[in-house]
Parts: sequence; C-alpha cells; structure tokens
Amino acid sequence: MAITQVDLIGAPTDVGASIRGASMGPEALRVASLPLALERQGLRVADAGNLAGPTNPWHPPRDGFRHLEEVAHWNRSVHEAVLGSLQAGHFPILMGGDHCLAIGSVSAVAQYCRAVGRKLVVLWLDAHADANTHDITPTGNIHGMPVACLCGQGPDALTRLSDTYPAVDAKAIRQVGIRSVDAEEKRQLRALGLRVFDMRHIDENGMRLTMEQALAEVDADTHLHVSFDADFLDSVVAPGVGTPVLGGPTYREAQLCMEMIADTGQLASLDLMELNPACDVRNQTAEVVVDLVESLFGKSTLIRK
Ligand code: 4U7
Ligand code: MN
Ligand code: MN
Ligand code: MN
Repeated sequence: MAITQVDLIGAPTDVGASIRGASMGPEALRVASLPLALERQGLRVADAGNLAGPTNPWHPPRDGFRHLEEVAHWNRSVHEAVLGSLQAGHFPILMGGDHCLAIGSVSAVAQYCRAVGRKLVVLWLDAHADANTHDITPTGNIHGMPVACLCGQGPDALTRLSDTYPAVDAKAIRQVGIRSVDAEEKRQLRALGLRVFDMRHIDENGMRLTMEQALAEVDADTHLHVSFDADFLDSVVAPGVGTPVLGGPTYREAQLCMEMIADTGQLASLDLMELNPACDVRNQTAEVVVDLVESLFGKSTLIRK
C-alpha cells in the first residue's frame, strides 16, 4: 500500500530505564536528518513534535516497578497519538524514548488492526527479550517488560491501554537479534510461546534465512509493525544506547534485515527506541539508525533494482 504521510511522534522520556539519556532520542534523530532521509524516499513527512509527560522522578523500584505511574502516563499519550495517526490513514513513527513506550504504540497498532480487520505481525528487533514481570525483573526497569505487558503479563495500567486484553496475541510477535535474556525471563519466553530468532539462530542460519522465517507469514493483508531497539545492533556499530550488548548484527546484516522488511511492502508503523545521545559519540548511532531507516523505506544498493 502506498504511504500517504509519515507522522513523526517524539516521546522524550527515560522513565522506563535506569540509565538516563534516552529522553534525548527524538532530538538526536532530528539532528541526524530523519525527516530529510524519509523525504529522500519520496515520503511526505509531518513532524508532530514531542508529546509532553511527567519528568523522571528518579526513584528506586517499588513492588518491582520503577516509575510505574509515570510510565503509564507516557504510554497513555503514546497510545492515543499512534492510534490517531493510524486512524488518519498515516504511517506513525514513534521516536523514543525508552522501550517501555512500545506498550502504548504496539497496543494502539493492535487495536487499529482489529478495527479494520487486518492481520498484525510485530517484529521486535532487540538485544533483549523485554519479557520481564515485576516478580522476576532484576532491575525493576519497565523498558525490560513491554513484551510481557503486551501479552497480558503486567499491571492493569499497562496491560489495559487498548480495548482488548491481552493487547496482542503472543503468536503475532517475532523477536530477532536477542542475546541478553535473564534466567527467569527465559522461562517466561517459553511460557508465552514467543517466537525468538536469537543470535545463535542468526549465527547458524544467517540473516537472510532468519528474516525469511521471521517474515514468512506476512502477506498482502498484513500490517507489519517494527519495534526497533537501537541495541539490536552490535554495540561496536551502535554505542549510543543505555544497555549496549556485544555480538549483535553487523552493519551489513542490519541493512539486509531492513531491506528484506522493505521488500515485503507491508511495513505500516515503526518504533525507533532506546537511542541514548548521552552514551553516543558525535551522534553516530543516530546517524546509523537514520541510515537503516532509509533502507527500511526502500533505499537499495542493488544494481538490478
Ligand atoms: B531494552 C534487563 F536485567 N533485562 O529487565 C532488565 F538485563 O528495552 C535489561 O531492551 C532490559 O533496552 C533492557 O532490566 C531493556 C536487564
Ligand atoms: Mn528493548
Ligand atoms: Mn534492548
Ligand atoms: Mn536499552
């Protein structure tokens, strides 16, 4: 389907993390010319500016959650903004912000897909599985919990943002790039029945076969959502994140991943999360992310294309 307009929605907060700085992500993406890069791909871009929300109170976790109230507040705003963009027939890009905000965006996307009768596939590109719950989290940080919340495991304030519970069917989610999973979280992944294409899978099968498998059920009727955590990338390529992990996809592997997503023609919404300019060197990670986004929207180095 042709994209009529891309809406850029900034969510400048780091309330879901314990390393500060992801709140500067939206501006780093703008400085790295995200709007221009999208326009180069022939898209009409509207920067909706930044959402407003509570400041980071910088509290320790309570009952297994850090800043639950603030996280819920931000997610309600994100949910509303993403749903509004979809209902207008636009393509929303959420610029995070830490990854807790994917609860708001993905729940909005799922609600929209149910309303219009489209099949949803969520690609979760991340070093981490983000499937912790309050009783197993080693940190209390809610950016480590969005996948669990979307699948119905979490407090009402985060699991009931949309009109349906659970917000997303675990079978709709495919995780790619995973290489840092907590001991209890592993059990949780199996219990939820999530499809995880971890780094071992990519090592053994290559990015091409991995993406063929991850995208196998994407058809002409599918709304494909990508939730991109910048720490998906190898930390050598992308140091500007709060929780870097070595051994991720290389620049070339990430490009192939993006190009194969673009080739489906079904990408319809996107999260760009966890960019942390305070950890970056001369905004290089934001620039790599923008570069990858261009591929995601169809830029190709293929000579035959
Ligand atoms: B991100 C962690 F313990 N699993 O729960 C946790 F290792 O959105 C990290 O993927 C979570 O960046 C990382 O705090 C969250 C930790
Ligand atoms: Mn994440
Ligand atoms: Mn991560
Ligand atoms: Mn992180």
